[in-house]
Amino acid sequence: MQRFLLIAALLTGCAPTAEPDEELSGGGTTVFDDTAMAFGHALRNANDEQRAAFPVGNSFFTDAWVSAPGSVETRDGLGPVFNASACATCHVRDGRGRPPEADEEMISSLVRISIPGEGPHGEPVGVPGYGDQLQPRAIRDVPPEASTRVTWEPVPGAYGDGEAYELRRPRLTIGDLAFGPLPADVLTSLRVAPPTIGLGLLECVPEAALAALEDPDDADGDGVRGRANHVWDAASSTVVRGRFGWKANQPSLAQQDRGAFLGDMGLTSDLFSGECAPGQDACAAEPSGGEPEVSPQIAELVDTYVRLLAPPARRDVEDAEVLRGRDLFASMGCATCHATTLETGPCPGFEELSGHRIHPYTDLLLHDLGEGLADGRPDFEASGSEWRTPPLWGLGLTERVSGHDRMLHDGRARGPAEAILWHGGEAEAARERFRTASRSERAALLAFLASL
Ligand code: HEC
Ligand code: HEC
Ligand SMILES: [Ca+2]
Ligand SMILES: [Ca+2]
Repeated sequence: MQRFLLIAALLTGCAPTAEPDEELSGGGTTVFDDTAMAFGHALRNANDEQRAAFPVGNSFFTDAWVSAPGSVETRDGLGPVFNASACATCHVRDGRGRPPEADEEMISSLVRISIPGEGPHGEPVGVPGYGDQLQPRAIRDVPPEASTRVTWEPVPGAYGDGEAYELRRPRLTIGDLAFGPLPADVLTSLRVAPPTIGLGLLECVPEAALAALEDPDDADGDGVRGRANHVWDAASSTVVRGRFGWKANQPSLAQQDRGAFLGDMGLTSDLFSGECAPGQDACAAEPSGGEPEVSPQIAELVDTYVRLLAPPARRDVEDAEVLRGRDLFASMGCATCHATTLETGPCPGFEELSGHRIHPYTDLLLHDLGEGLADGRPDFEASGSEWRTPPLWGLGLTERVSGHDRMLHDGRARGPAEAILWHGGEAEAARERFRTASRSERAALLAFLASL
C-alpha cells in the first residue's frame, strides 16, 4: 500500500523535490569537491587577480611563523607567548579545531579569560598579569602563561522512545600559572576554531537583511528571540554589528584576522599591538619581528584568502530521506535560527561576492541556548548564555576535512545529534521535537545535516 502511494505521489508530482539551486550553498561561488580538501578552494567565480593572490595568502595562513629574528623576515615575530604557530594549526584544512581529550594538550582550541565588568568599549576586561586569553606556549627563554587541560564529565539522557544516550561536558583545568593565581571571580571560555568557509559571503549580507531576522522581544511569540551583538570596530573607532566568532564578537574579517594574529600567534599588525600582558618582563624583553610584525600587505593577503574560501556544494539533494530531513529541519523549528536562505548585497571591491542567493543556515544573531551551554562570560552585548547561530554549510564534510566530528563552541558534541541534544533556552522546543521524534525521523534529519 505504501509503495503504491509513493508511486502515485511520484506520478502526480507530489513527492518533495529539491529546489533548482538547493545544492548551491554559496550560490554562484559554490565549489564542487567532497574530499578532505573540500574547504580549501577559492570561489568558483574568482577572477584572475584573486586566483593569483589566493595561494600567497594561503601560505601565510598555513606555514608556520617563527620567532624573531628569523631567516625570513616576512614570517618572523611569533610570540613571545602564543597558542599556535600557524592559522591552519587550528583551522585544519580550513575546517574546525577540537578540544583535547583528557590526556592531550590543547592545540586547536583556546581559552578566553576575563574578570567581571566591561572595558571602555564594552569589551571583556582582561585579567591582570594575563590579558584576555591564555597562551600555553612560548618561545625559548620565555615562560608560557599556563597549561590548559580538559577532563570530561558524562551527562546521561534518553530519547523520547527510551533509547539512552550519553553526552559529555568539558571541565577546564588551568595549571602551571607563571604569573600567580587567577582571581577567584575569573571568567573562562573554552572555544574551538570554527571552519573558515563562506565568511566573505557572510560579511556581505546587508545589515538590513539581518536586522529583519531580529526579534529581541519575541514579538511573534514563537519562543525564539535573536538579536545582534554590537562590538568595537577598531579601524573606524565606532560600535558596529558583530558577525564573527562564537559570540559574534568581531565586526569584520579584517579585525578577526588581526585579532587572531595577535591573540593566537603573538604577531602585531597595523590594527593591534601589545603581545605581552603588562608585567610579563621576559616576554617584553624579546626582540620584535618588525613594526608591525605582520605587514599590512601580508595581513590583506590573509584577509583576501579567507574572503575567497568557498562553501562546497551539497550532496544527495534529491535523495528521498534527505528531502524528508530537510522538511523536518523546517517543521522542527531549526530554520528559525539556522536561516536557510540569505542574499549577499553589493560588496564594494569584491564584486565576486555580490548578489548571490546563499544557503548558510545561520541568521548571524545571538540566541540564548540555556544554562547547559553557558560559559557565563559576557562578550560585548552577548550574555554568558548567548551564542551566535553557527553556519551549517559544509557540516556533513566535517569528519572528512577535519578528521573528527566535534561540534559546538567548545567542541563537546561528538557529531550533530549530540550538538542538537545540547540545545536549550530559545532552542529547547526545537530540541524536544528532535528528542521525541521517531527513530526514522531523527535519522532523516541527520541525513539532511550530512548532505550539507
Ligand atoms: C589557537 C587556535 C587558533 C589559531 C592559531 C587561529 N584561530 Fe581563528 N579562531 C579560533 C577560535 C577559537 C575562533 C573563535 C573565536 C571566538 O569565538 O572568540 C576563531 C575564529 C576565526 C574566524 C571567524 C570564524 C567565524 O565563523 O566567525 C576567522 C575568520 C579566523 N578565526 C581566522 C584566523 C586566521 C586568519 C588565523 C591566523 C592569523 C587564525 N584564525 C588563527 C582559533 C584559532
Ligand atoms: C534558538 C536558535 C536555534 C535553534 C532553534 C536551533 N539552533 Fe542549532 N545552534 C544554535 C546556536 C546558537 C548554536 C551554537 C551553540 C554553541 O556553540 O554552544 C547552534 C549549534 C548547532 C549545531 C552545531 C554547529 C557547529 O558548527 O558546531 C548544529 C549541528 C545545530 N545547531 C543543528 C540544529 C538543529 C538540527 C536544530 C533543530 C532541531 C537546531 N540546531 C535548532 C541556534 C539554534
Ligand atoms: Ca595572555
Ligand atoms: Ca610577536
